[in-house]
Amino acid sequence: MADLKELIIDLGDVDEVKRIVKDEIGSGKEPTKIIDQVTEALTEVGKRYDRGEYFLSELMMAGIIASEVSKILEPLLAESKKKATSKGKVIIGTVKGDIHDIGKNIVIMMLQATGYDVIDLGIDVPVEKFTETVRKEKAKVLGMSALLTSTMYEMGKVIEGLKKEGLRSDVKVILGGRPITKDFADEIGADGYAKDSVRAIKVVDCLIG
Ligand code: B12
Repeated sequence: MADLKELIIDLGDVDEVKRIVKDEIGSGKEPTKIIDQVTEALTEVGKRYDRGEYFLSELMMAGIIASEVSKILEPLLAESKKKATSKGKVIIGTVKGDIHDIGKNIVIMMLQATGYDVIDLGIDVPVEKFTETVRKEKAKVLGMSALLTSTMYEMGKVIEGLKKEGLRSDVKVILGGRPITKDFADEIGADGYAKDSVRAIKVVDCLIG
């Protein structure tokens, strides 16, 4: 059987990818392990793009394949959600100027699977939308995602927006996305940061206490 990671890196046929994912699930593989393979594949695709071996069309194709895999995994992770009791509300969105959402959506699936109610603000979310939703929804945690070095600074603007509106102490702020580091999170005054979806759950659990 073709290797899932390699097939995604080589931008293989979407139906073949879906078939392998279904087979792997059928043979008892954990959905989170499949997510790891997709993440590793996309990282390699990104490297090839960096080296000029792949172009935007290839990035888009990799994005489409990953979204199709997510669609298969979503109901499985939702099953786990039914078994968990609600741990609280989390708001999450990709910052303004940024349309990457595969990683954010994986984090959402994992949060839901482990018992959080998630309000997904989607992509390209302006500061006001984040602050308005924090005010309205009284969520315990606000998560922001950014994949571009040019958009990560939007996160600081959201934190400033929360302060201006007197909302900062009402919500814990957690950051994620490829260019985000712990130092960056500390620098802009966030409460936490996570490198991947598994760590994201741990950090949110910890922040909520
Ligand atoms: C797929 C992809 C796209 C797709 C996105 C499709 C989609 N629906 O998301 C498309 C084709 C649209 C795209 C467009 C662009 N892209 Co792009 N893209 C990628 C690629 C290959 C994969 C991203 C991805 O999905 N990774 C897999 C997921 C699972 O990982 P992740 O997002 O990091 O998420 C994990 C963690 O970061 C974390 N996490 C993520 N969010 C959050 C949030 C919270 C709260 C927490 C706690 C954790 C967390 O958990 C996730 C799961 O483990 C990356 C390369 C890479 N290695 O990242 C380039 C990349 C991000 N793109 C890049 C670029 C340059 C672009 C474009 C500017 C290209 C162009 N010339 O137009 C545009 C920008 C569009 C825009 N305005 O946003 C660059 C960014 C470089 C930089 N320094 O900023 C990268 C790094 C490629 C490269 N090596 O050059 N892209």
